[in-house]
Amino acid sequence: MSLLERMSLRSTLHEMTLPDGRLLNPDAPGVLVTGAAGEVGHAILRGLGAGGACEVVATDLRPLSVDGVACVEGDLLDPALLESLFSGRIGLVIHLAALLSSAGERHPDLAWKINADATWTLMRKAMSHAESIGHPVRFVYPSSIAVHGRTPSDLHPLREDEALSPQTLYGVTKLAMEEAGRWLSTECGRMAGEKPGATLDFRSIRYPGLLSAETVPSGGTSDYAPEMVHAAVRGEIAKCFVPSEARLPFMTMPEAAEATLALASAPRSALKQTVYAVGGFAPSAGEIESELRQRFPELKVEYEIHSTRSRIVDSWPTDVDDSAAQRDWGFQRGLDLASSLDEYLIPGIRQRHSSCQSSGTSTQRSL
Ligand code: AKB
Repeated sequence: MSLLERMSLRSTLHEMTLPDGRLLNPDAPGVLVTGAAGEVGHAILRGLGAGGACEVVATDLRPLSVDGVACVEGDLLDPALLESLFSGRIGLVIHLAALLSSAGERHPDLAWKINADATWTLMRKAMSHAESIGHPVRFVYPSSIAVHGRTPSDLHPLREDEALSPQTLYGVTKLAMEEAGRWLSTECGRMAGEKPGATLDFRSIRYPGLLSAETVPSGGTSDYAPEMVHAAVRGEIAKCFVPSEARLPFMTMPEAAEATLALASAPRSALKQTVYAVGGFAPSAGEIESELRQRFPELKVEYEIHSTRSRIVDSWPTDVDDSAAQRDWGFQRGLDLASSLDEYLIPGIRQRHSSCQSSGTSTQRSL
């Protein structure tokens, strides 16, 4: 059985369209996906397509074309673009657009604009859209392990509320928008005598580092792991900017998409908190190297430590405690490192690499 079949996205999406009678308004079955041209976006759009039951609008700054999806190119801070995105029957927003951690440290003003201003504007627009359709809009906000800032002795899997002192601006904006979404959906309007939560149903999923067979990421700080895997499969020298002991949690991209859609489908009444961490496996860079070497004995890894990026990795959890996600919406950890490599990453990268070689194009990089 393939990974996608195992994930049974179809049933996840089926539940999403018929959620305990209240989750999505049958009159607003549309799903808006922002940042849809990025690597998580591809996987989410594929999952939504597998469900087949909803109308999907996808937007990104970059051009995008996906069968059966209304694709809109533009900047989320452009009011005309926002208006056009919500002109349909949107009942669910999956807001993926973000500038990742290393890119954010290099371009702080842009990081604030994309990660904070655009997120706030989109949530407010979702709320006014909800008023016009007479039903709350569900807003799913992918966040990150970057919200944590651990001390060297915090080596246990971190719970959602532990060690929240982010070192990067990306982590600061992710944490701030988790809190802004919680406030908008549970407090906003109370002072004016309104009932909070009537317009925004906000929930957030914190991703670990993600591993995709389709794209090599850029701009992130967990990138050393996907870069090493892609280089190994392509027979290239792998460069690693953290020491071999550096350890982070990771999961595969299809599993991250599956978890996001599962959280999107969960009944509000089941959710006991706003933010959920999810994990998969948590290898050190050296353990990734040795798993790869078992499969590619010629592999050469050059450790060229980048002190700033390495410090960022050391501030992130060595693993996360995802028991709340398991308890509230049935999240389960899936593939481990070895099976991710054998069942998903190596075959997928090989296939993509050989088709790129035969068509003369380069492997896509994506934020
Ligand atoms: C990054 O490295 O910035 C991201 C993340 C961990 O959120 N991959």
